[in-house]
Amino acid sequence: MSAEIAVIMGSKSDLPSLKGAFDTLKKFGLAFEARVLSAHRTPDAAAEYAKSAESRGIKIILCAAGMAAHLGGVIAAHTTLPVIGIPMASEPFHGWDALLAMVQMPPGIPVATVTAGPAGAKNAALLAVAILALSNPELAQKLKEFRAAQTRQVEEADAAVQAEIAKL
Ligand code: RP5
Repeated sequence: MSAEIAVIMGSKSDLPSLKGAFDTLKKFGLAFEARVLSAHRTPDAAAEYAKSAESRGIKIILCAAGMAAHLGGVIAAHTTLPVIGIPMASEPFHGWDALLAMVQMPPGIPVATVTAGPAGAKNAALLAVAILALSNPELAQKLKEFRAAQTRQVEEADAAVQAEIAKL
């Protein structure tokens, strides 16, 4: 199965924060590829990757980067595929720098930016699932089942909390 989703990170140091994205994509049975490409350190390779992604069958590109996080913007500049940005938290600004760099794109070149860190990584993958589900009924059904299971978990947690509080 050829990859429909690409996950690009600006540095290998971003990899641990992306576990939730990989776990989620696997859970939904989506084929993905992952690359380290940097807007600043490997600009030509990043641009070439973006330019060739659509013809290779990639449908959505997730871009994780920290600090002056230009990766999502650079990739989006070279493709019309949807690009989802995941800001990485780093010192000394705890991800605010990457968040603002990613979310503040000039009109005309959007990067759909999620929150920083692991929660953002998971949501980026879920957003990619939702986009693909628009034209894939089986995937849409899986997404509905995922949401239902998540709802049940919260209901169970609510019942457990109520039971504990009743004992006080
Ligand atoms: C960004 O700079 C990367 O995405 C990473 O989050 C940050 C630091 O990179 P390293 O110094 O760890 O390679 O480009």
